Amino acid sequence: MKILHTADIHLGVVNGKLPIEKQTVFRNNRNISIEILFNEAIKENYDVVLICGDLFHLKNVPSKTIRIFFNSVENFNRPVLYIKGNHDEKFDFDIDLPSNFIILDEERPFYKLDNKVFWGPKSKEALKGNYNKENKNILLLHGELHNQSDNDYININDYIEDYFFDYIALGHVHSFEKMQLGNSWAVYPGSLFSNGFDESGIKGYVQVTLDKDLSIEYIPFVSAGYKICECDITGFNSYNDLLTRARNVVDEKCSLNDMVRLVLKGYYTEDNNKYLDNLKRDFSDYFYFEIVDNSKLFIDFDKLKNERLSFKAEFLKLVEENEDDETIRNKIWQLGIEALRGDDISI
Ligand SMILES: [Mn+2]
Repeated sequence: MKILHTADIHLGVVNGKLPIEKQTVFRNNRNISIEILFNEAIKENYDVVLICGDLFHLKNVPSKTIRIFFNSVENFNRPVLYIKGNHDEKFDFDIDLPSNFIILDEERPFYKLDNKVFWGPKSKEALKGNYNKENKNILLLHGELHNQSDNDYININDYIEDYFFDYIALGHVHSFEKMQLGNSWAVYPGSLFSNGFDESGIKGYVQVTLDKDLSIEYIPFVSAGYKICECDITGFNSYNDLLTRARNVVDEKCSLNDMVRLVLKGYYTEDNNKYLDNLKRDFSDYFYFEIVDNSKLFIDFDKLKNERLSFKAEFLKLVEENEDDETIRNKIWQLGIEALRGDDISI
């Protein structure tokens, strides 16, 4: 049996920084990606799709998105098993659901497909009378397994102490994680899309093949997302030079549909102007582009120290007399001179 395991799709999420017309484009791209996902599931001949919670980001998901999602489910024409996540609690399924969309909850704690039994989070009672280790047993949960103080903490021992599961399909954590719990393999597939610069890595879902043996494979899912590009600007000598360096890193890593953050690092001198407004404009071919400037002013401490009647020179000497560690001294010098110049300093 071939199982597609995904979670944390967060339908309806948008980036509030985008202008309204781009939010529409963003939503449409996500809708297309949902169709692509289910088309892959059909093409690759999956028997079942598991969605382990946080399908909808909030209550007000546009009806078009909901329609496209459930149409895709219907076209797949095989079971799509779903459990609620903390985000879905606000969502109300007051719509006609396709018959192959199956919610595992109190009313329906498990679902049997051939000799595979899929157990939902509310299955503790049902397990007592219905568990059979001759079957292949798969447990679906949404929550945090490691951190007990988390609001969404799940004590996995409640499930695995008395029963063996061939596979534990998890949701909630937004990055891929595969771990062994007792004798079982448990997997967080991570979120299907990147939903912010804090989750800008590769996104995907998990292909589980479970017959006599178990195989688990992470399948990257290509869609527009958030990308962070770092560019060292040390030694740049003109705006054109800066632009070329930035274009090289951004164009190599990103596609025009991506949401891009360019992070500048390294040192610039007082003679160099970065013209950040121009730089931002020169990347307007990207769907969304922002700059985070972490570059620092290069300060020639030796030259500055020899200035006469200079407050900066006195400051440098004072630090030199009191701090022997060169790394710490340079850090204090840098921050002090930046502060004296009136720059924003970051410690
Ligand atoms: Mn969650």
